[in-house]
Amino acid sequence: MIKIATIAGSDASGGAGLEADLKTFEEYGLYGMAGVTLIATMDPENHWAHQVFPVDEKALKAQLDTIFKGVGVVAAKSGMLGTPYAVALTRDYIRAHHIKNYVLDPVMVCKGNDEALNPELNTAIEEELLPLALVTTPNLFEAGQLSGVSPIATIEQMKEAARIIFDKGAAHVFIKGGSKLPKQTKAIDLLYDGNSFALLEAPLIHTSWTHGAGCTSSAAIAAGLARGLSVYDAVALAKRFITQSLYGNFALNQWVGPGNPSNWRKETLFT
Ligand code: PXL
Repeated sequence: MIKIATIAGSDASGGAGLEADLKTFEEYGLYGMAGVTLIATMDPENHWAHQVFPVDEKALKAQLDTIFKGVGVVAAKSGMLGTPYAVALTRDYIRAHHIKNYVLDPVMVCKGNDEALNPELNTAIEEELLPLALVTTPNLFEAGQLSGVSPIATIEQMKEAARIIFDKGAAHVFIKGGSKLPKQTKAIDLLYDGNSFALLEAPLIHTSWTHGAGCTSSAAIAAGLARGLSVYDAVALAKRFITQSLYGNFALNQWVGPGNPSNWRKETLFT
């Protein structure tokens, strides 16, 4: 069995965070583990307002010992870290256990917000984790924060941001334009490896129910790497995976709806 880990927050609503990661790992036929950095909850009595409860440092460290020392993984991703010690522990364990297949999803926002949750933390993510990442997977907002190219509204600006983020140490930069790049008729993402750019396109899926799409797509990239794919092949497969997941989108309530990673099993019905 191929083993993989996510270091991420728990989304109590189940669509994003480590829940999305584990569902995705399962679809790739992998054995997934999770180091929980925080618990995110949403208030049904107050417009689904988010609250974040960090897991304390000792408990996070003990989880990472269990996963990395006690079991071992061939790939890992990190998602919402939430605290400076979660960033430092992620760095320490990825380094100490020589995790080459490390995917850094530099989560700075939850869907619908365009204000960084925690600016000081973003600097730590940039300095401590970007240099360890085989692939980093910012969305347009996060790529803007990491590169200073903000807002990013064109493919040229995506390329400029990718170059800057690459120069900060990530071996590959995958910017998820998705449905957010203005004036496009496709969902466009960009991969940069320091030499060339690859644009990945998929049909635009018109829905607001995209909660967890970023988590799912970076988990799928890590899962592809765990299965031995090249970075390009892992990213291209992940793009198909997230597109299928979004075809299966649904509402949880009036505020939020996720994709459905298990929709992958029906891929041939849609292509
Ligand atoms: O989609 C970003 C995200 C990541 N991780 C957790 C979340 C969210 C957004 O809600 O709750 C735990």
